[in-house]
Amino acid sequence: MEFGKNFYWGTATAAYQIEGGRNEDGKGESIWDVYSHRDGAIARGENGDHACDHYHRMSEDVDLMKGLGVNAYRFSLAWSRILPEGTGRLNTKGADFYNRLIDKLLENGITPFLTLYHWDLPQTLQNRGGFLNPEMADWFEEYAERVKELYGDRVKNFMTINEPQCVLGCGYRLGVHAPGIKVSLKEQLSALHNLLKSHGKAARVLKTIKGAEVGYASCGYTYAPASEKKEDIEAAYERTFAFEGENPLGTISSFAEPIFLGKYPKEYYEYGEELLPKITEEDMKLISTPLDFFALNIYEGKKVYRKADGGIGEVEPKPGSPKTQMGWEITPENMYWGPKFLYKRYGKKVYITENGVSLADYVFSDGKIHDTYRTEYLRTYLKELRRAANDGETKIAGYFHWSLMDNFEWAEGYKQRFGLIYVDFETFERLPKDSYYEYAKIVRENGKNL
Ligand code: GCO
Repeated sequence: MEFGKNFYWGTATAAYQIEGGRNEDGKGESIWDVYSHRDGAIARGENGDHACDHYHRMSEDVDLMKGLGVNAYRFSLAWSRILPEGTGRLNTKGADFYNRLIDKLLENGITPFLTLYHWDLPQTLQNRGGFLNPEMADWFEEYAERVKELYGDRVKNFMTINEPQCVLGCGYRLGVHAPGIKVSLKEQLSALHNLLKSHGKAARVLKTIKGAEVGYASCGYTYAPASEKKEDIEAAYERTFAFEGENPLGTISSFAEPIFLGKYPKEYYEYGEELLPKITEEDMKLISTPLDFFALNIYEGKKVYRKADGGIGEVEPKPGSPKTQMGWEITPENMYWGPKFLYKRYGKKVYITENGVSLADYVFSDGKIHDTYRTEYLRTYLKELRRAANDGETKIAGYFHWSLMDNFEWAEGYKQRFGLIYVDFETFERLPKDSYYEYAKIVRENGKNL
């Protein structure tokens, strides 16, 4: 068994997490530039001012990708590098950085997968309310038009927004990511609607690029059945798409149902007029602009079963079961069930746009990084994905490992190392880990010998 003939093998990164170059070449300030300097916001007072210094080492990084043998790369644009004020004036120098990146990728046979928004909103737009302002949809549309003009001749694979669940859930509900605010449920619901409209407007623009394929990248828990019994499988499917009333921003369905099916989950409407924003038919049409794929970021999931009373029970992890450095469970079976359920419900080919593990990697006395646990993680998760790709019912189009290199892990700072490549954050030296060579082998063999 292996993966399909035209399978995309890639790695993923995001602008703020790797670029650095905070004030360079006319870049405007983003909400992460501001938030990361807020007292107590980030572990050990770290920030992404320099991150991996990718802004100056882009060429070396693409060479490292070439060495991996991947044929795809998922990255995001720093909106405020291109439009320092968020709208209007174009910063050519900033825009050219991505021209150079895209050209270098293409020269090396690496297909660019571009994310427009991986969390770093221009601060000027946050000052006007960010996603709480309905005008956000127009700002995002203008940005998408710029992206189309600048890169649409060479880039054909786009994601509008990365993990809308985190954008709003972490940024506006819990206040643990930029912009670091906690708004009321009513405001959360209107931010959700504004975000969906922003996605819709950008998707509509990007779809006019010749040959373009468009999606957005979702996170949210997927659920695997505790056994292969029919009732457990049904319970896992149901739970994966359940809507959580207390946290309307957290689940897959809050975003995927309006986007792919043109309506919010039915429980959503139960909030009633008092709390819900004004929703028109035209809005829903815009939001459900047809997309080409479902992009899923998947790290951990849960196991559930059907209870005797018809409810759904969650299987508690065994005492002593392993956790990653982030405290996440290791649940490869979700890599089979998650994509399978998504394909079944929305009928779109699935990309795994992020999957990976943070470990306490360090340089051994032999000068190498022996990250055996990552290698095992990679193989077991990919094995399950391969099972889904070959089950005759699910279409899996690609896999992007998070991440190419260790980087700035948001509120967690630099301690969480997710890379296939180790980064020394003082010298910016890059050092491929054992898993880099293992992934190169998997890619070469198209997943045959997992
Ligand atoms: C996210 C983001 C990435 C993270 C990664 C590890 O999923 O939170 O897309 O930027 O770094 O997922 O947490």
